[in-house]
Amino acid sequence: MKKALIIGIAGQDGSYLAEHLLAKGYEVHGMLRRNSTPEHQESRVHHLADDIITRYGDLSDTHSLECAIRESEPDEIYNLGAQSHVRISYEVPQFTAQVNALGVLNLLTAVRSSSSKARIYQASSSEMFGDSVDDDMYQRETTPMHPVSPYGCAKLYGYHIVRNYRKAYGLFASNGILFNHESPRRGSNFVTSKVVKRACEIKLGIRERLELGNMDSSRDWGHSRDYVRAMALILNHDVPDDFVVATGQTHTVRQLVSGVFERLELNYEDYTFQNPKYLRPEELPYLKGDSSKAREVLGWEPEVSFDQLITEMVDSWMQQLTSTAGN
Ligand code: G4F
Repeated sequence: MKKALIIGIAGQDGSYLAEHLLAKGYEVHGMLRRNSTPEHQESRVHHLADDIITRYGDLSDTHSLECAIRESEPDEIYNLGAQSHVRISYEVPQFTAQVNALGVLNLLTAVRSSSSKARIYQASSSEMFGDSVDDDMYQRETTPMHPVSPYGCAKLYGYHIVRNYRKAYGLFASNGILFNHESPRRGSNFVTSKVVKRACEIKLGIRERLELGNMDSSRDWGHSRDYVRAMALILNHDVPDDFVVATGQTHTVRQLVSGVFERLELNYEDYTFQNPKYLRPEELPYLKGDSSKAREVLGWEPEVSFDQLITEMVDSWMQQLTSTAGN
């Protein structure tokens, strides 16, 4: 039986990855960050409580990483832990760097000092590309990276230190360069989830307006469940390597908003307003990923379309909000 350690198991991706690996017969260990409301913290993995083994820890605490590695003796380590919100990285830039950049170094150091032979997956991000795009309007593994946020800069350090340790010390360490990926489990301060939740509330008469920042940026949005499959394929490939994971389709935030409201038979223009507090000091305007390498080398491809993703999120929020209203 293979053993996996998922750092950040309680997040959107961590919870789907745990389900995926359990279904494949893995023993799944997870590291959780302590916060003051444990029921919120663990809500995404509550249904797996009897099947996974969790412990508290933090990427900024090397001791906790060493203990987690020693106790779980993993074959595979998935580093999904991060301060994952791009706008908030402007408010907590140093914390973001400590977790998203130095945290990766802490993990690599902990693996080496424990003499672990575990394979390491690093959750790298399309935010690392920043304002850089190839002439054909795609970003791919070879596209130069010019990040435009503290989050992107910190992730770029994590990406490079993984490549450096792979070459310098022969670690099996790989980067998945994942484009935006969403689901009903997405935190409601990310744009897809925020738009869907607010639109459902408006439909149900619980709320009157939706306030957003920049609606003209474009993102390549896929489903988290599809993307965790790519993570496992990346770590089970013969050699460590770096892969873009993306759908290859892009939509503006405005198209997202209009599509969600249309599904609820509402006109978004009647309810949507810009609030400068949601604008970023510097915006990443456009993302569209070319995942040909992952498709050809790993045989990965996404199964959920943008429309199916939005429908699943709308159905889930409608169901949650109507069941809460009935309580
Ligand atoms: O949903 P978002 O906050 O995602 P963002 O910034 O693209 O980052 C996500 O994807 C990255 C991969 O590229 C991950 F690495 C990262 O961890 C995260 O998962 O914002 C998407 C777009 C942006 O252009 C933003 O400016 O939506 C725009 N937006 C407009 N109004 C808003 C809002 N975003 C948020 N969160 N909230 C708004 O009110």
